[in-house]
Amino acid sequence: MNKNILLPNLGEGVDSANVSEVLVSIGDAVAEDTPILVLESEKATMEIPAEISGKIVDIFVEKGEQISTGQKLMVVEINDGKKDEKKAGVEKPIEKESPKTEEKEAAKTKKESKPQPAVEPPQKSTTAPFASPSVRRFARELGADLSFVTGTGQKGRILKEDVQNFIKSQLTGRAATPTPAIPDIDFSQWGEIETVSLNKIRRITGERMTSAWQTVPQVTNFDKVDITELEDMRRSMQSINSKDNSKITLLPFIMKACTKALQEFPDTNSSLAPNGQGLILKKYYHIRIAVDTPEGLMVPVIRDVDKKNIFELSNELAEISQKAREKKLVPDELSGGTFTISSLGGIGGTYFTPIVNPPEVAILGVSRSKVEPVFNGADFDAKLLLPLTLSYDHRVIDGALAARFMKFLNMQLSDIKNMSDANVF
Ligand code: CAO
Repeated sequence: MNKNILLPNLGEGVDSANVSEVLVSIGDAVAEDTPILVLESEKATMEIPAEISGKIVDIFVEKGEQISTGQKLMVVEINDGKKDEKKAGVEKPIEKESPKTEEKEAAKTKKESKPQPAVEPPQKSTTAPFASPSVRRFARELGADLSFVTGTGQKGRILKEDVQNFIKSQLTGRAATPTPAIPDIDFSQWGEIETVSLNKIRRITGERMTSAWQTVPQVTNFDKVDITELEDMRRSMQSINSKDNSKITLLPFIMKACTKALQEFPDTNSSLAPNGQGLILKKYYHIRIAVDTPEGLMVPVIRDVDKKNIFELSNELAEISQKAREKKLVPDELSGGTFTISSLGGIGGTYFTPIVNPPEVAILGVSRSKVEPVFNGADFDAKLLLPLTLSYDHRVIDGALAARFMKFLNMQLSDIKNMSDANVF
């Protein structure tokens, strides 16, 4: 028996969309939920699944065409059970590959790899796999369940190499991409909700942070620095600079002090060599500054901080953060950093633990300074204390090196004599 597949309601006031890909051909066997089309509307890219299983006998749409809700897409010859399948020579439906076998495999891998805690079972995707028929055929031949494979192609499409990597990771007992799927929960069952889309910057930040969190073994050290004298110096420099109205904040001083610390401890201004067997030490000091923009986090680079004074750095910081907020940064201004500073001091909070941005190996978090009592025996003085945190890649920096780096940084910032040596003016 033949049945038509019509374009279902696309939701959210979308009546039509463009066909960006037709994923099946006449003669292909499909199962319920096998993606058959990829559509692009103004709001999103989406896959249209087959509602029924069977064999595609006719296709009425093609790539680039605009189609509307209710339009006839394809005709499917329905499988009437095993007997008919055999009789008609219908291929086994693509999707219904033995997930149980895969689950068993995953469980087996987990069991076999018990002595190696790094091994993770593959994570099953909650959405239908997005792959071309030839990749589906390839996966079927190898017995790989595509719902366990992470796609690295455009829009998460599963490529032949992804299937090969998945098989390899299963054979070696090592998961290539252990990103857990986000659980698909219907939150509306507990109250009103609204779903908004993440813009490109937030999506990229999310991907980078996830990868950094999964690949870099990171630790964070904490310290508090007495910046009472430095703050007096900053204010007097600010008054000198007040003629041109530009603001001198604490950050350029921290950039200078960090650069001195990076020079003192060269491993902190390095990257791991790709084979993991060496360190690439950088003899330049390009500091990346995290900037909070309405679109999300941008991290432009200020180059050669060791060669610039506080006034130059203040001006460059103001310029580059304005450019970031106006979305005017060019790729060159976002690349080549050797160390990052993320300052939430202008906003508030006592401490936070920033995430290392690979290939860099360390990042400094700056929180808001506050006047606090510092005890000297039974007496105490009121001092302006600045909370700092250093997150670092433990493959490159040991805790002791991080503590030395922080102690050195503390000395640079708490004793302004050190500042006058640091090409500040
Ligand atoms: N303690 C106390 N006050 C501080 C301070 C600190 N550590 N750091 C800044 N301030 C003060 C400044 O002196 C300034 O005071 P005035 O308004 O009285 O002059 C005010 O806070 C605002 O400073 P600012 O934020 O405009 O300037 P900045 O040079 O300190 O920072 C920039 C510039 C671009 C880093 C910052 O604006 C920003 O975007 N920070 C957010 C970074 C971020 O989001 N990090 C998180 C990354 S992880 O998600």
